[in-house]
Amino acid sequence: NDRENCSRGALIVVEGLDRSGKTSQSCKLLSYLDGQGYSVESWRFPDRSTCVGEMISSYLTNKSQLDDRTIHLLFSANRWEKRSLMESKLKKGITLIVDRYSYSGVAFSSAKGLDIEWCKAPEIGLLAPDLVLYLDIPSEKAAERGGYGGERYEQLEFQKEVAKRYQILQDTSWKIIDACLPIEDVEKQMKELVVDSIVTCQKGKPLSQLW
Ligand code: NYM
Repeated sequence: NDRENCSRGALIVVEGLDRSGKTSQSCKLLSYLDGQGYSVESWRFPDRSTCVGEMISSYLTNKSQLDDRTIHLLFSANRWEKRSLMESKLKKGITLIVDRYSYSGVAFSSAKGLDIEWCKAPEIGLLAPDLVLYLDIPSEKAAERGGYGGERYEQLEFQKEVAKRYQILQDTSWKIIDACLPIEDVEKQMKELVVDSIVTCQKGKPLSQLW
């Protein structure tokens, strides 16, 4: 059927502070959509499986030191190396649920004091998400959830700075979800928003680019 042949998948991004629940909610979303018969994959950035990803992982786990701009560009390169695969999956009709994307890139690096416009520049031309689900949680609450692993950035004061940068980055593709609500409520809101977005993309909404 024609509609199915030419309809594309949706690019859904899940963002939020560390410990906001992104990863567990992304998993739930994946199994729900899968169960409903949607063609869907779950992705995450950084993708630590590539060479660039290994450098990032070693930086995050404090096994290596890198200059702030250098690591920023590596995070960006890690998205660029996946761009064409991302585009072909979407064009095949596969919806992607992506745990962190360019917004994390800009929010975390600019929270260190780098200029926000400088941080956004290397992201220009990456695919723009159709929907960004921002799991909103006060930094203190997130810290209380425990499980800050000892990775770089996982500190209360820094997360507060990151939260401020996320606020600046909000645009019309964002939906803010109160991540302090019960897990099931968060899940329900996310499902509804995602299904809406998938339908809009199926109806022919064009793919666009950042920023
Ligand atoms: N992070 C993630 C960045 O600083 N820049 C980026 O572009 C991305 C995608 O990496 N604290 C930071 C945010 C996280 C850390 O992410 C690792 P995760 O989701 O904990 O694996």
